[in-house]
Amino acid sequence: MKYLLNLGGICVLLVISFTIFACSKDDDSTPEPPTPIIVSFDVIISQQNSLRVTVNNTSTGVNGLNSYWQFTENGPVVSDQAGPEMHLYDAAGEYLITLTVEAPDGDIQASEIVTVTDDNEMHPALKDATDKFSVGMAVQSNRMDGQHGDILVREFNNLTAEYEMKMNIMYPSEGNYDFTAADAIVDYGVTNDMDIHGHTLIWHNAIPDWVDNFSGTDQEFEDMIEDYITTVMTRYAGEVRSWDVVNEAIEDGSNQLRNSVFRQRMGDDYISKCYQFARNADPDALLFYNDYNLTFDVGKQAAMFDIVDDLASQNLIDGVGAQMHIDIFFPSSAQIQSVVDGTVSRGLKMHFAELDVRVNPNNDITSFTEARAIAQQNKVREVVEIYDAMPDVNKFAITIWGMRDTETWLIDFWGQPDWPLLYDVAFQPKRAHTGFLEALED
Ligand code: 9MR
Repeated sequence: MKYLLNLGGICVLLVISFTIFACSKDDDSTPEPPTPIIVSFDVIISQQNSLRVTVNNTSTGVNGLNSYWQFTENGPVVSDQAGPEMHLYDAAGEYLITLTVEAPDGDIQASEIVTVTDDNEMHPALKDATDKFSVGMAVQSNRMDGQHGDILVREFNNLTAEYEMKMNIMYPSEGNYDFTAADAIVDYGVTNDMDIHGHTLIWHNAIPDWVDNFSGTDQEFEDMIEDYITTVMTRYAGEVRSWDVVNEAIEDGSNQLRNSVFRQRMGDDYISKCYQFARNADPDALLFYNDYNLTFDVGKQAAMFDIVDDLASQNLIDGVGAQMHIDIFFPSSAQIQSVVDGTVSRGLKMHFAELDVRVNPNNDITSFTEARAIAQQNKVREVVEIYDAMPDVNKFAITIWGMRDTETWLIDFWGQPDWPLLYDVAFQPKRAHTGFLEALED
């Protein structure tokens, strides 16, 4: 009985103490135990400019506390900002990086020694791996400085504006051109001795509203288009070496011409009219027709070559742009080869345009795995090998559609994660980049 009472007492005590504990958990006024302060950081040495380091503060328990960096021993103090930060050293050497957190009980520090070297020890640049064709990158005018700029200048010798040289941006309202972004991109390319590929004059997916709703006659519409093509191409004559004049004119499924406003207003021969305007505007520019799915969609490829043959019979075309929005599984090398063969047999230049290689087309991964990285490396190598094997006279450029994985259009478009490009979020070249270089090794 005594034991039972005692046991009963223990039970009661247990219940009470649980209740008190539960209350105290729910009571907001009781402060959480403070997170201990741990000062730490990551440092990455850029593989594009080996004098550049990126540091990232990974400390815990430092909310609200002041912190600062020193990139040399007892060197100048740089306050810590949110997110990764870059520092560029003047010369190769060994440097002590210190992160100091001003804690209530005194400063807490973490340090790491880095060795930065000069460029000679870095991987070869893409553009130096071949002198038979240029290597292009899609750019946006606000992604040409800092680490973007380091990579652009070191690795690429051809630029395409990802969206800022399209009609909706350059010609936003009737009679008023806006060349601000286009000029910045073209100036950048010229200054850095790069070719510039103009993309794209006529595309149903990038037209301003006023053109869609054009109030004049069909002849006035055609005159407006001629004026637009002439204005843009003469502005950049001698600087923009090549143009996609018409982009994606073929309807999916039917392989007929899309019923775009251009076709409705200018007729079924609108394409050759636009190429004639372009030829007249800048006779030295190389004129391309650019489209997607040309590798595996046999009907679309045939429709494309019909358009191209018609233009070629009037000496209005110099090359075919096959957009390379592909994935690690598809299309096959034989399918890719087929568009190359058709282009080469016509004596035209081949542009492998808009290259990105999805690694997650079936949405079955949530992070980038080594296996997918290797598959991507292999696919990029295969694509570049096919390109490199064609006769030199048909070569033009391979253009990659964006720099860092996080900057691709594909994530928004498909609404699922992917890592389709050659650099990761920290601007480090991926295996896919190695695959590109491997294809061009002797
Ligand atoms: O990647 C481009 C994206 O940033 C733009 O918002 C979009 C509209 O201008 O165009 C994307 O690029 C397209 C290219 O110009 C033509 N082929 C399909 C590309 C993806 O939509």
